[in-house]
Amino acid sequence: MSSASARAHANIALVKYWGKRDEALFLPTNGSLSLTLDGLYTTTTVTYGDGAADRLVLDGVEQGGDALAKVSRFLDRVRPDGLRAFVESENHVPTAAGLASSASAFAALAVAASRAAGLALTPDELSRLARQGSGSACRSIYGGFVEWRRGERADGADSHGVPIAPQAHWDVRMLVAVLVKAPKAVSSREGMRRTVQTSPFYPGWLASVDSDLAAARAAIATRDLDALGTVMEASALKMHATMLAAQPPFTYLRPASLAAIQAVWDARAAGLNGYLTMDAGPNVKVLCAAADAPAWQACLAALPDVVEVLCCGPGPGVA
Ligand code: 2P0
Repeated sequence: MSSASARAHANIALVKYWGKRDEALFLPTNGSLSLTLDGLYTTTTVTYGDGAADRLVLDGVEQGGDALAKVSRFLDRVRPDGLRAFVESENHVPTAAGLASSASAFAALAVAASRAAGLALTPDELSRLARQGSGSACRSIYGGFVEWRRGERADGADSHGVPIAPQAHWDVRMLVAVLVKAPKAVSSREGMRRTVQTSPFYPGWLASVDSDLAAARAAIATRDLDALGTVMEASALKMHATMLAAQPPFTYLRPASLAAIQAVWDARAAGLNGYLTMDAGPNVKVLCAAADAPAWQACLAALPDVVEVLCCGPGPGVA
């Protein structure tokens, strides 16, 4: 029996990943750039042994079906020959509001599973491995600001996270307005596929990403919140626009999301500085200076259908 544990933090994309050029290898159509967050993380322990089958226990609940099958397929990349795995994973988020993220989950699993197998992988190798569980997981290997380079190679060797500024570089805050949950009708995987194949806006999305990445890199280097916030907000809104134009059309935004977007724009027009982003769900997140976080917390907490508001700073890489 060999066992190892790892902890990985969630990340939020500032310039979004939306679309795959290779679904089996999780190779993206475009590069993306994220901030790893403190406060939201997954801890995972992998133990290899002689059991009859893999087991997955998530937050104390035994899993089967697709969740277990996905983890088993992932483990096949690193497990010692013939051994089965017992995987115990806990999501540490201050709520049960559905923020448990595949990014922190597969980053922690990649590290725990490879360590328990006796493999001493480099961070870039871990990032490539995590990518093959969930694309965004490749960014959670590193702390602070991280770019996922699209890469050019068909085997994905050059498609992994690259740290561009460490956790201590810039003391920004990301507030997460957790909104009332609705069942997710379209998975990220299906949503990306549908958008790539049918949205007439998708070529426009792709054409704009490289300049967004360059603008975000420059803004991070100079700690320019307005420049970073402007490109971050535009990236999210463009991504969501591609989905509305897909066939059949879909959106992850709910009425409460639109109310939150309007509230952020109104607060900014009234002088409170901050910028919004949204992912494949209804929640709205605001990037701001640390000094403005309490005012944003109050603004977002006053919205209808808000379950709670989380406040995160830059977080560390896997440990
Ligand atoms: C991102 N999202 O860059 C984008 C923005 C959601 C919207 O990565 O299919 O769970 O496992 O690679 O990484 C969410 O999708 O998708 C995501 P898969 P993933 O953060």
